[in-house]
Amino acid sequence: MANSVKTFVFMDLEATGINYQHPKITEICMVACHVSSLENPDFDESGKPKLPRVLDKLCLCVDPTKPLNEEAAHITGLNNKMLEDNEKQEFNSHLISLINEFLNRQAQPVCLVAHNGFFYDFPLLKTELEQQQDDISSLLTCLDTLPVFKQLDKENDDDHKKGKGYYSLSGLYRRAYGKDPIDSHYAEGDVLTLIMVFLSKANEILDHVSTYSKKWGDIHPMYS
Ligand code: DCM
Ligand code: MG
Ligand code: MG
Repeated sequence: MANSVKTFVFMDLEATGINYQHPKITEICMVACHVSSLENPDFDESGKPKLPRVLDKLCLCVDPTKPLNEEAAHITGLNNKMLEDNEKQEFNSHLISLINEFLNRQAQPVCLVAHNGFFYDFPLLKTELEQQQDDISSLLTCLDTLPVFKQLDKENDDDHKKGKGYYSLSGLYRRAYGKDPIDSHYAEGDVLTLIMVFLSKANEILDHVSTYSKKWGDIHPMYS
């Protein structure tokens, strides 16, 4: 594969609401993992892959300067008062510098990975960056694991009855590991769950990266 990705940066955003509510970010987590750790994971006694030992993590809470909707507050455990009492800064230039330096420290090229990322996380991050008249490197690529998992099922002629939530992050985790993920809807919890879900099919997913990834520059903001 030409221009093979060396580092996958798994990411998840928590925010004040869903797309049509024009959400603002409340929490961001990025966990960087070298491709070699994904290709050759360690396994536990029961034969399940283990989370790679070498991971870089960036996790920050953000004052959204906008009310969280009730559902978002409920599932994330965050609320406006908490973020204000803890004097969290807004999504600002300092946070963008941190993200850039974090990405620059990784072996290049880097691919961002998020579950449902093409619909939610990447456009929302793009909006927040645009609101600061800024952006991250257009050389980045990004991958949404949701369409990749759908494609893998198609290729494997999986004719399971796929009810609501079958391709949700927790649904995929339950299917792979037979138990509920830990810390759902906490940004770091969701990222670690995503890495485990990725590891459950790592080599198949890695074969689909070049076909299914997009350039960061081709991601449109969720709203302006
Ligand atoms: N979200 C929401 N209502 C839902 C599900 C999600 O407002 N029923 C918003 C708030 C979450 C964000 O989407 O912080 C990201 O969701 P997730 O925790 O699945 O990453
Ligand atoms: Mg998410
Ligand atoms: Mg989440």
